[in-house]
Amino acid sequence: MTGAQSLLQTLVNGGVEICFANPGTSEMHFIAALDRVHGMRAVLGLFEGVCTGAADGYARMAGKPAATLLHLGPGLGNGFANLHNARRANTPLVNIVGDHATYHLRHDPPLATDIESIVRGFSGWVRRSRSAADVPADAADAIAAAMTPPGGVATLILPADCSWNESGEPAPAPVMPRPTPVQPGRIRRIADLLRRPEPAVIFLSGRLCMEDGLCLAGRVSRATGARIMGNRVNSRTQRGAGRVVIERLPYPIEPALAMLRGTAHLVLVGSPAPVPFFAWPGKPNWIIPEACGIHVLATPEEDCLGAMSSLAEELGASGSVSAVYPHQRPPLPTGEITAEKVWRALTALMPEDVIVSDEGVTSSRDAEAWTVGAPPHDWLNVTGGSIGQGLPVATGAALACPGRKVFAMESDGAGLYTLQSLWTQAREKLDVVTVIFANRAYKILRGELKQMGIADPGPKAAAMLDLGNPDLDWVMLAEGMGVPGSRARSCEEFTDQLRDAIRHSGPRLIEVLL
Ligand SMILES: Cc1ncc(C[n+]2csc(CCOP(=O)(O)OP(=O)(O)O)c2C)c(N)n1
Repeated sequence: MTGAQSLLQTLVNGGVEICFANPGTSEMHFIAALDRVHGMRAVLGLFEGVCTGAADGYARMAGKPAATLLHLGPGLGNGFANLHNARRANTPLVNIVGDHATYHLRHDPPLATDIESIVRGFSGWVRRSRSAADVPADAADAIAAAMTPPGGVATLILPADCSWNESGEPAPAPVMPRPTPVQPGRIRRIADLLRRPEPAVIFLSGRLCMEDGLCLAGRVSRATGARIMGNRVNSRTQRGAGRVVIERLPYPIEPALAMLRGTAHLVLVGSPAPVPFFAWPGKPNWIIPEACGIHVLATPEEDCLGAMSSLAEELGASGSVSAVYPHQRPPLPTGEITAEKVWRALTALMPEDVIVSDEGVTSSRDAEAWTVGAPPHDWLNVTGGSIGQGLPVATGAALACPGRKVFAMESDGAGLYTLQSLWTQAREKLDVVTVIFANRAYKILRGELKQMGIADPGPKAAAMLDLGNPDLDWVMLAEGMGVPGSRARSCEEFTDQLRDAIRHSGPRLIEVLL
C-alpha cells in the first residue's frame, strides 16, 4: 500500500468521506489512489478558494470534516481566504497540501515556498509527514486535531515521496476529543447573576445557535428576562417558524451600540466578546457598554450545550421558551424589484428545511427581518469577513445534504471571487439556486467611504467601487459554467423564475437586476 492509499483509507476510517481537490504533479499518487480505496468522494474545484470554501460548507452541515487537496504553497495561497473564514467558523477541516519530494526541496525548485508560514494564518495544527510510514498516524492525528472542540483547520503537508513510497497499515478512526465540561461553580455564579434584576444579555455563537441550544437559551430567557443575542459571524444558525427568536448584532456601529446600550451583564456562551468589524475615525471601537460586566458561561472549547442545559436546570427553567418565530408566509411582492422584495418572495415560496448561504452583503443587511415567517431552515454566514465564501459554502452544503435545497443569496461583487463554484455545482448536479443581487457596485464600500469621513471622493475613487463598464452578464456566466440562468427585472419575473427553480432539482441561477 502506498502512502497515498494508506492516507485515503485512514481518512475514510476517521469519517472523512469527501475531498475537494485541485491537484498538481506532486499530488498524482493521491489522485491515483482515489480509484484504489473505497469510500472517498472526490470533487474537483477549478480554483482553490472553491475547494476550501466548499470543505467549510460541507462540514458546517455534516458536523464532520471534509478534506482538501491543494497544490503546494501557491495552491494553498489561493485557498487562504476561505481557510481563514473556516477558522473563524470553527469548522473542522483536514487541509492536505502536497509538496515536493523530501529530497527535492533542497534544490529550491520553482514551486517551493515556505508552506508552514502560510499555514500559520489559519491552522492551529500543522504537520509535515517525514516518511510514507508516518502518513497514516499523521492523518489520524490531523482528523483528531480538526475535531478538537470547537473544531478547526488541521494542515497536513504531504511530500510527494511520502505519497508514492510503501507505507504501513491505515490507522483506525482516532479517538475524537470531547469538549471540557464546565464546573458547577461557574454555572451557579451565572445563575445567581441572571436572577438579579439588572438587564442581561446571553450572547451565543456556534453550537448554541442550533435548535436544541436555542431552545435551552429560550427557557433561560423566559425564566430570567435575559435577552438572547447572536454573534454576527456564526457558522450555522437554525431559524424559522417555531424556533426561538435570536437578535443578531448588526454590522454598522451605531445600531450595534444601541442594541447593547443599558446592558449590565453580558454572558458569553461559546462566543468571544463581540467587537466592531473595523475602527472608523472618531467612532467608538468597542460596543460593550463601559459599565457592563462580561461573564463567561462556556468558552468555545468547553461543553457549551451541557453548560446551558445545567444553567436551565439550576434556574428551574424547565417550561416554556421566550418568543419563537411565527408561522406566517408574507404575501408575494409585486412591481419594482428590491433586495427586500427578493427576500420576501423567497420567504413566501421557500420549501421546508432549506439551507441559506448568505453573502448578500448590503442586500442582506436586514434579511433577518425580511425572512420572518419562513418555515424552519439553516442559515450559513460569512464568518471571517473575507468575501467569496457564499457560493463555495453553498456547494459544500449541498454535497453534505442531498435532498435539501440550498439557496445561495449572493452579491455580484462577492460572487465573482469564486464564480467557478457554479461549474462544480453543474458537474455534481447539486440542488443549489443562486440568486445574484446585481447592483453592479461595491455598494458597501461607498458607505464605508462616508464612514471614514471622506465626503467628496473623486472619479478615480468612484471607479474603484463601480462594477459597470462593462456590465457583467450573470446569465451568460452561469450558462458558460453549465448552470441554467435567467434574469429578473421585476417582482413578477423573479417569483416566476423562483417558483420554477424550486419546482425543479439541480443548479440554477437567477440574476436580479437592482
Ligand atoms: C477577500 C476580500 N477582499 C476584499 C474585501 C473588501 N470588501 C468588502 S465588501 C466588498 C465589496 C462588496 O461588494 P458586493 O459583493 O457587490 O456587495 P454590495 O456591497 O454591492 O452589496 C469588498 C471588496 C473583503 N471583505 N474580502
